[in-house]
Amino acid sequence: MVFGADRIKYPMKRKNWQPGGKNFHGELRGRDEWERISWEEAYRYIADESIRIQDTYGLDSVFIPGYVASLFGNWDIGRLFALRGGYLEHWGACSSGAWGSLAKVYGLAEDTNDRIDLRNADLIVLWGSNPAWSRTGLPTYDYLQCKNANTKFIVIDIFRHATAQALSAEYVGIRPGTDTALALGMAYVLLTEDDPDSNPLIDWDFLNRCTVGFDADHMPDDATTSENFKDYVLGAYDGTPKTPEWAAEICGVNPKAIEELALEIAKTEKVSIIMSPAPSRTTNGMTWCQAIMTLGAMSGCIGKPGCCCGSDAGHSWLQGGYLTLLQGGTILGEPSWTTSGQYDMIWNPIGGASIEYGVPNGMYKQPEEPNYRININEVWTGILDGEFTVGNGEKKPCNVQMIYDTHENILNQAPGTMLGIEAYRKVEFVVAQNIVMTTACKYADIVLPVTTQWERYGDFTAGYREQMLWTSQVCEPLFEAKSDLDIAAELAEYMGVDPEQVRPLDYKQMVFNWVAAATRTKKDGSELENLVSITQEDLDTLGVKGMPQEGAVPILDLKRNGIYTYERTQDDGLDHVVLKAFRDDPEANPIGTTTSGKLEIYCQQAVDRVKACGWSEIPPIPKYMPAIEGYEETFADWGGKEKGDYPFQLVTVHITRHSHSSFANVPTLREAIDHPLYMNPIDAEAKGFKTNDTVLVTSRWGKVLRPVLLTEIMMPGVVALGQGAWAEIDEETGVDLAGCTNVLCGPNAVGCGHQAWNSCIVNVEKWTGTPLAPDYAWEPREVFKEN
Ligand SMILES: Nc1nc2c(c(=O)[nH]1)N[C@H]1C(S)=C(S)[C@@H](COP(=O)(O)OP(=O)(O)OC[C@H]3O[C@@H](n4cnc5c(=O)[nH]c(N)nc54)[C@H](O)[C@@H]3O)O[C@H]1N2
Ligand SMILES: Nc1nc2c(c(=O)[nH]1)N[C@H]1C(S)=C(S)[C@@H](COP(=O)(O)OP(=O)(O)OC[C@H]3O[C@@H](n4cnc5c(=O)[nH]c(N)nc54)[C@H](O)[C@@H]3O)O[C@H]1N2
Ligand SMILES: [Mo]
Repeated sequence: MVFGADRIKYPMKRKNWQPGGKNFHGELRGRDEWERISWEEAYRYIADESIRIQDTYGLDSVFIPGYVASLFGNWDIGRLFALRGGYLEHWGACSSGAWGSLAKVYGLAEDTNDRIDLRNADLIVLWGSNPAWSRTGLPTYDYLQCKNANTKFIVIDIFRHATAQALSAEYVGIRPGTDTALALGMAYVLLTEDDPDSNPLIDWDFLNRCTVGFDADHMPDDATTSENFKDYVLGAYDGTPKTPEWAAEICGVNPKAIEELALEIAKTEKVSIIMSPAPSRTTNGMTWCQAIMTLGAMSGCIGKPGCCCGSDAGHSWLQGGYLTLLQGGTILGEPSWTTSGQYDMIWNPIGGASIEYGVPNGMYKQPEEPNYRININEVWTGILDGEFTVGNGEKKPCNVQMIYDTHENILNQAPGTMLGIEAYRKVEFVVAQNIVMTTACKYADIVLPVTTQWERYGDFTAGYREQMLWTSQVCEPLFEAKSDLDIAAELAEYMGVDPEQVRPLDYKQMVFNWVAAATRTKKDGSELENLVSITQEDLDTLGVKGMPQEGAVPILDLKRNGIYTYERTQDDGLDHVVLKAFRDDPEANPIGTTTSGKLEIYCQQAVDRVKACGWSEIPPIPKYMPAIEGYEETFADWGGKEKGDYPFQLVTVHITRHSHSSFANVPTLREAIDHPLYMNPIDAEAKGFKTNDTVLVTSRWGKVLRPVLLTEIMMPGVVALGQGAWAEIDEETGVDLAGCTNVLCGPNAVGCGHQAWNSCIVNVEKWTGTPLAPDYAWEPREVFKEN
């Protein structure tokens, strides 16, 4: 990726675009030719156009997406536009699904027990979690240590994945978006078979002391209905007991297996139920975190050594470590999203600050008056239809005429890529800056080359909850590439903004500040201490401003080694057990984020939150709600079990070939790791497919081609595709050749605006046109060839 021929080498302009407005040949975006321009021309175009557009259409006519990689949307380009008065941002959880907005309201943090503690577990249930593919090394390694310590593993997933195979886990295949039905079927088993004397299955002590809403005797003060969980499961309200048979029809797990699973979890002493947020990245994911919390509470899986129940979110263990922009932080302290040592934040006057989780771009929180942002699911339709939702029954006009994509690849990674392309073609001006020619760059008018982190002074990041990484520059900037920070500061001059305010510090000083501010837990667990020690001589050697300080590691040692790993031992006493203090004494340690201070199996706050967003409503207790584009919708006739136009459910997984769309251009990776449509042979035989046949996958939102891979590890009726491939749309047919999942996934807005990547229904047919050539042999997306 760094040294590939397809690096963006110079600022480039689309040939038929010209400044001055009125959609200059917008229809040619993605198919026009490119011409090289100078940095000065590029800056002049961008400055003149953004000033013209904001003066004509308003400040919110400039849309700067703020996805994960640009958590600090008020950095570089975002900061520049914030200083000029503001711009439109988007919000809506992309990674955490419904967990991000609702788990805390029910009473769970996105957190699991410490990795060393998990070795105490007798049973670990990985419920929608495949760390071998989508967590950096350690979780799989740690689970293998648990395995060595005789922990049994059960995997509940839509496929028997690499982690399940590595751990020889027992496997339960499930349909996407139906996990709540399975949990309810299990709860029914426990409720009907439990006998406190002869067959104790339910942790009544915990339920009574620590939760509200489980039964009629423990309702919260703010309940507006008399519905409780127990009576719902037993069928008191709808005449349908949530029996294993009822659940089986929905989730696809057979009734006997549901009963056995429930009993095994309830009877085993130390059980941890761990998931990723993937099952809640569904259009009905809103009550999922509440359903699993309830099952965990019933089974005694919360707040004890070896016991936890919840989502790792990729944040607790990794502490956001897969994001290079989350610098600073602390080792073994509370998981933290905040930076330390960075210069002052400047909030976007339009988007405002979202303080929850310290995440400034509002991924997890609804924007609050007087601020507004556009929900990610409505970005493309907002631009196309001219309005977007800002609350229950409230709309705002959408004026976007300029898109500035930086640090991400929104057109590829947000749902509804085909609508996105239409939206890109509708506006007056599109800029993108990146290392390589991503989808967002391909459809732009001006493209700017940025440096990789290897061409800058360095980067500092939490690589794991127990590690800090300090990368160093390995080469000078290639061709005419510049850092985002330098681009923003230089562009500021053309836009009448003070560059000093845009770039108060240079990279070196900033990285130093992060390193200096990093902390670790003292070995005795008592408090935090500085990670690095610094002397005056170190400051002189590094050429930075700062103060000498005491710390655990000499700063130059850390710089030389590039990594610091906190040494752990089995009995170091630093184990983190989620909700332990709360379980031990809920009155003294109430949960700060719930209304009652307890775990809320009846939760009015969640009902209100979801309703306030304006897309859907949820019940106060975790009822099963069919998903939009879920299993039920694969049928034309549910009763007669007759399949409809889109008979398969599609799951879009995080794969080892790339990190989202980063590295998706690298031929070596394409060759090493294939990118097929995974399908069970039962489904494939009915269609007459053989492995490697090119198939056409069609959803309500678009069409992609992929070679099919027949594999028994897949749940029948479910197909899977790795997310992140760069859309390669054939202009004649409108079909994507690359298998970009967002050509298929639609922007179905629900809940608190999370992205429901795993609710998508599709049809799969044999492709009768030219079969796909292997994508590692495709021409690189090179826009400037030196003669
Ligand atoms: N190699 C690689 N690693 C990555 C990334 C990457 O792009 N590539 N991206 C990183 C980022 S930003 C994130 S957010 C994380 C995401 O990582 P995760 O949140 O872990 O998401 P996935 O890996 O997509 O899915 C995890 C598991 O959930 C299963 N699953 C999906 N839907 C359902 C469902 O409805 N029910 C059940 N029971 N299971 C389901 C999938 O089959 C898969 O086995 O990965 C991070 N790690
Ligand atoms: N269908 C489907 N879609 C998904 C998901 C899914 O599971 N299914 N997962 C979602 C999730 S969890 C996430 S987190 C998002 C991620 O989506 P994005 O945040 O868009 O992440 P990437 O695709 O990795 O794009 C990051 C881009 O930043 C560029 N880049 C790297 N360093 C720099 C730099 O210093 N400066 C600049 N200007 N650019 C740089 C990279 O080249 C790359 O193009 O995707 C989401 N999309
Ligand atoms: Mo993510």
